[in-house]
Amino acid sequence: MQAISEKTDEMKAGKRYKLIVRSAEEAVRIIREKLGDHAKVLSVRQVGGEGLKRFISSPKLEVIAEVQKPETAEQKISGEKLVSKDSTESDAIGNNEGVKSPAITQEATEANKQEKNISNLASGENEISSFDQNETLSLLHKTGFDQTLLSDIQSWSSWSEFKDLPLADALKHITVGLSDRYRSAVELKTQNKIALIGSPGVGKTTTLCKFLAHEVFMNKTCPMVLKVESGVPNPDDALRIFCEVVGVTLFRQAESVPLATDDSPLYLDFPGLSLNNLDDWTTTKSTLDDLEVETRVLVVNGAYDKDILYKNINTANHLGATHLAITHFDEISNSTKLWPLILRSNLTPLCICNGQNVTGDFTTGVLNQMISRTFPEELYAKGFSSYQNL
Ligand SMILES: Nc1nc2c(ncn2[C@@H]2O[C@H](COP(=O)(O)OP(=O)(O)OP(=O)(O)O)[C@@H](O)[C@H]2O)c(=O)[nH]1
Ligand SMILES: [Mg+2]
Repeated sequence: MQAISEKTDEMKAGKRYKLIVRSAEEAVRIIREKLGDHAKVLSVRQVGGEGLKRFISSPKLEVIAEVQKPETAEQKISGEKLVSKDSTESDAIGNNEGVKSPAITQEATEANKQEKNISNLASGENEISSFDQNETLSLLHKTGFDQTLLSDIQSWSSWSEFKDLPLADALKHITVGLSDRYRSAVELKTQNKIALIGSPGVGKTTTLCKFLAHEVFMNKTCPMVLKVESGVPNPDDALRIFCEVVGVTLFRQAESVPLATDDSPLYLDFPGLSLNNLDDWTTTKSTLDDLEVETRVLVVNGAYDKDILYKNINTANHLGATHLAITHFDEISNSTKLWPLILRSNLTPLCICNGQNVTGDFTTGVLNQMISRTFPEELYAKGFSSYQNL
């Protein structure tokens, strides 16, 4: 890694460069001038600050870019478009592809249908008598695996086939079962008007800023932002300054917003909606309907208690939520409590946020993230090294 000092004609495909810049425009200009049109931005990180608010005092970005061969550049950029989950996820769990069978997939689809039919979500605990009767369950239980998920796994029709297998094989079946159930859900594509909604303080505005950075740097689009008040005050200092830094226009009046397109999507920032005040959710639904916003992303703090998360999803169903964004993933010890929530809700998982860094700590590869945080690391590593020896 090095600062850019060479001329474009000396640049070699595959070489990576680090830049420290003050704005998105500066980054784009320097990359074009020094690395040429085929450079790809690998990561963008906010330097010297932690939260959205601290971004105000330190508007610097560290950009890592790679010079690419002309033919791969186009593919890679289009492959990273928002919600094109396939490439990321299939890469990430490629090791499991060999064990995926049509039978398992079909079973997953059916199980998933049943799970989706549960209209009113409940965390579903207390369904299991004892995990001690089975070695795998007992071990997973001891390492902090979510109880609802353990109960769900026991209800899979394939459970009897793998319950007494050695640990590595049982983990493999659980991984495949979860992945297939995840993949069999109907995936709603995002439209070009995207609203982020949810309870106060869950990370809506931070997530919106992460999407803006992703749009500008990865998708190379020109997003716009509409800040909605809807009767509840929605302070915007940090959002306003972030928009200025990444060169995005922030609107406060819906009438002033130009037509949203795929190249210029509109992100809508809403004030927090309290679960104790359902009127706010109803008002927000009317606002979303009036503005013809189809993509309604429920943002939840993944570190919250399960019952609150289920309550959030149930409430958001009433305002027509379509997608799910999970924040504070960095603060949970494993992802297991989120599996039943993701598999049982009707919402398409859109992204996972892993920290306060508004220009990083974000991924649309939800399945990959969920799988990689499902089993304790040593158990997971042990399981997978033994599959490779099979
Ligand atoms: N650790 C961690 N902190 C986060 C994450 N996402 C957001 N935060 C922090 O959570 C706090 C609240 O974030 P905001 O984006 O302002 O939340 P909000 O939902 O827009 O809040 P309101 O508009 O007041 O309802 C900030 O301090 C963020 O830095 C995350 O994924 N992990
Ligand atoms: Mg906010």
